[in-house]
Amino acid sequence: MPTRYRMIFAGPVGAGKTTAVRALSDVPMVDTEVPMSAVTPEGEDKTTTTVGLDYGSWKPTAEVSVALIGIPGQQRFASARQTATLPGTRILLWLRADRPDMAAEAEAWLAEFAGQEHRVVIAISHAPDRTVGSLRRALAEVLQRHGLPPARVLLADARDRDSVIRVACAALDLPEENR
Ligand SMILES: Nc1nc2c(ncn2[C@@H]2O[C@H](COP(=O)(O)OP(=O)(O)O)[C@@H](O)[C@H]2O)c(=O)[nH]1
Ligand SMILES: [Mg+2]
Repeated sequence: MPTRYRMIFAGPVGAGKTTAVRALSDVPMVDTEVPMSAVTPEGEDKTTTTVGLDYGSWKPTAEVSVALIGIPGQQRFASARQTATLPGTRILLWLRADRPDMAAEAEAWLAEFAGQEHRVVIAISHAPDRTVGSLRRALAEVLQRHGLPPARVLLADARDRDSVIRVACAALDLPEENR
C-alpha cells in the first residue's frame, strides 16, 4: 500500500516556500501568486506574493506520495495548526538567514505548531556565507524552548531540487509520534 504524507511549507514571506514547492513537485505547481502591489504597499524585493496555498505533489519512491502544501507567510495561518495534527503530516519551517529577526520569526512560527514540534524540520535559506553551526547557535534558545534538537536545523536552497529533497527527506524520517 502506498504511504501518504502531507508536507506543510511554512514560514515568513520571502523565505522560499513557493520556490521550494515548485522545485520539489513532480507535477506543475498549482499556485495562487498575485502581484505584490495588490497586497503589500512597499519594501519587498518580490514582485509577487502568495495569498492562498501552493499545491504540489512528490513521489520520493514508488510506495510513498507526499502532498506539498505551501501556506501563506503574511499571517500565520490559523488552520495550519489544526491540519498539522493530522497523521502523516510533516512541517518544513522556512526561515531566512539574512533577516535580523530570524529567531523571533522561528519563535512565532513554532508557537503556531506548539505540540507538533516532533513533525518540524527548519530549513534556512539565503545563507550563502553562513555555517549550519552558526545558525543553530542563533536559534539555540528557541530550539530549546520548543524541545527541538539542533540537528533539526538544516541549510537549504529552495531553488535547488536536491537541496529541497534533502530537507524533505529529513522531515519524512521524523517519527510519527512525539517521543
Ligand atoms: N538566494 C536565495 N534565494 C531564494 C531562495 N529561495 C527563494 N529565493 C528567492 O527568494 C524570493 C522569494 O521566494 P518565494 O518562494 O516566493 O518565497 P515565499 O514567500 O516563502 O513563498 C524569490 O525571488 C526566489 O527566487 C534561496 O534558498 N536562496
Ligand atoms: Mg509564496
